[in-house]
Amino acid sequence: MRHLQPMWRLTLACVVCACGSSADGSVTTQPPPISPDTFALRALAAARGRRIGAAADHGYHLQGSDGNAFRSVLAREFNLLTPENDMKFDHLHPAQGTFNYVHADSLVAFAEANNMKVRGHTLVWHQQLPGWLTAGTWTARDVSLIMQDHITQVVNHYKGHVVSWDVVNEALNDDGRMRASFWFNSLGRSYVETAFTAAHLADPDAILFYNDYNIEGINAKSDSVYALVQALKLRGAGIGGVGFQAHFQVNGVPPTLQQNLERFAALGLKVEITELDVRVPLPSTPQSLRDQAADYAKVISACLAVANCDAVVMWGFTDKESWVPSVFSGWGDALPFDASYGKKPAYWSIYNALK
Ligand code: 9MR
Repeated sequence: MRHLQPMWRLTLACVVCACGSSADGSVTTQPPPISPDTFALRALAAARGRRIGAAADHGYHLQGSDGNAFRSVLAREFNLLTPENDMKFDHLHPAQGTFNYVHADSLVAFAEANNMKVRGHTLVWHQQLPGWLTAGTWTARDVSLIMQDHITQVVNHYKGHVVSWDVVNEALNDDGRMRASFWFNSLGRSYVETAFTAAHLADPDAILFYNDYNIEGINAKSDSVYALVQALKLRGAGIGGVGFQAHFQVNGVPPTLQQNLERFAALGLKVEITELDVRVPLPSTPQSLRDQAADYAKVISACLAVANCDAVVMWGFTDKESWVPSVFSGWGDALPFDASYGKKPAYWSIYNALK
């Protein structure tokens, strides 16, 4: 990523990317790196040979109204960062041939300044696609070339800065069949292998993931993902791992989680928990937060029990900023820090599980 510079050194003259300034036109500064706390989650995870991560975005997180508090906790506790939205297709590639890396570069700069690694999310998904793509009239060949060009450019931009990519996200339905997405409808199931091959060519060192939800336990969908990734691996398509999103309801961690991680690991793949949260009915109660804490511990323990499980990433970290309440009405408080950045029982159960 030739253009990437720490944000506190950015000036208007060097705003990153092929197309100019950020969406809101702002150029912001970041404080110097935050010193890690020896007793924080990241130190405990590192001692177990794991990474512990959180999702965040540049705009409403790093630069939002809680900027300093948000950044301090993120850098103190986590050593892996996933852009929640900033690396999605519509964010990075808003017009045909135009790439905008400003916000994503800011996140990567923050991560690097704070000795965190970055998981790239996500190259090929059915959501957050730009109108120029979905409303265009294309042949299958056009779509394939656009997809491969997107992957090549983005992976190349972040080569050496992003350790792993969710190359294909959510390609399957819960019944295990291929999802009728823009990509599948245009290209058929071969798009998955084409995407992995393009990403692998662009950065042979990045670990390339298939990522999905409702595949944490053994079920029809995870069986289907198993067959898909086994075939990709046999064909040498460059797949290196499977991401298990793990958006759970309280008391909803599947009992077969560890067994499921083990069978994927036995294929020679890394397995990561990539989007963990545990939603509870609102208002939360002391009991629901205790149950939630037990669920977090189950997930951490399952990962620790599987040698190839090298990371657990939460989909955010504070209840102040989470996708959950806007999508699951009446549910929320899904993360280990409360809305004031206080440590919840879930935090301490993650802490104890890692210790
Ligand atoms: O958390 C993300 C939210 O801010 C976006 O509006 C949403 C768009 O669909 O995507 C959310 O993140 C999703 C992730 O990229 C893929 N797995 C499911 C996540 C929650 O919807």
